[in-house]
Amino acid sequence: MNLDEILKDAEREFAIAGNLPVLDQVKARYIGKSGAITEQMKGLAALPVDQRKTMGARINQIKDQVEALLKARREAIQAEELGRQLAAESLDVTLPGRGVGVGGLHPVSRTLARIEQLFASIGFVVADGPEIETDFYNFTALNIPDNHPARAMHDTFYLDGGALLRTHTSPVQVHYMQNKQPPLRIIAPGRVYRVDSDATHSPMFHQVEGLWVDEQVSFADLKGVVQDFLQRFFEREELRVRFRPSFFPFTEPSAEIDMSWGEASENRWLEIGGCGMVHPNVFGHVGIDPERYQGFAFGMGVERLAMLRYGVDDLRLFFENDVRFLKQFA
Ligand code: 2U9
Repeated sequence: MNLDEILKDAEREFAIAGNLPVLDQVKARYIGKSGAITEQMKGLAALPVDQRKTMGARINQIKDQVEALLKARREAIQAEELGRQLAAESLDVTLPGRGVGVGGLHPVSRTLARIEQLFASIGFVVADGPEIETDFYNFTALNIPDNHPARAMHDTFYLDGGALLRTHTSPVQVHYMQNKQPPLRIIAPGRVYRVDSDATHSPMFHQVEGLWVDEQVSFADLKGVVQDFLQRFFEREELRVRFRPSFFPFTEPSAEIDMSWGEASENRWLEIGGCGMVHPNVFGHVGIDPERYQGFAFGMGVERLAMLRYGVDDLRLFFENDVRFLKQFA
């Protein structure tokens, strides 16, 4: 093949090569170890001396031209590839941004915050503790005997090894009394667990319990604190509170807390919690002298407070986390 044909072939093949690996293969066919031009160089040795010089110069000239063509084609391919990459990665900065939704606190969290704020304003400290408890802190220390129905499998979630999920926040107060001496004034808000599930019961729900221990704390103080809290929580000065005699192992005497609801003429009462004077046996378990100190305690369901405040009629709505429900509290 003569040199001009080689040059023409190279030019045509370079033009067809669409990417760098193919271009390199084509290049090898011309200036590689056994490429067409390299072979021409090798053929020089067989020529008579007087032709070698001119022929050699001519081959070199063609080789330079092939290399120039190769360089130009390589640059063109690189430019095409860069163009393709930039097009693929392009970003339209003029597009409008996606809407960023603003979240809000869950209604139960808002209710807890409101409860904590109201009790803090009258000197209560917020205390917390573990949700996994022992028999002693959840039951024994609270004067709940071994055979008490509340301990039964169908009320309490037991874990392997005998631990349990607290069924009330009362263990928090037990820990607190073990570590601190009176006067004590705390509330214990938090999650509690019971084997129970229907329209008005969830296996996990929230309670807030309160405890005030000092040398002169009376049942009348208890009623005053509870009434003040409920009136402020529901923003209704005319809200009335009544105590109905009841029984809890950890308080004596004990009462259910009822509050008036709706128009005064309706005379409706709703049960909102329980309370009482701390049982002397409970003080005995935590090393507080029941001859010197008295205390009152109360407990309320947080979801129940939230349902009444926000007018929610099904407890399960709080746990389904449907944004259409949650949005209404943002
Ligand atoms: C200690 C001593 C006494 C806390 C109390 C209640 C009465 C009560 C219920 C209300 C509705 C639970 O949320 S609910 O299901 N609670 O009726 N709780 S007295 O008494 C205590 C707590 C801790 C050391």
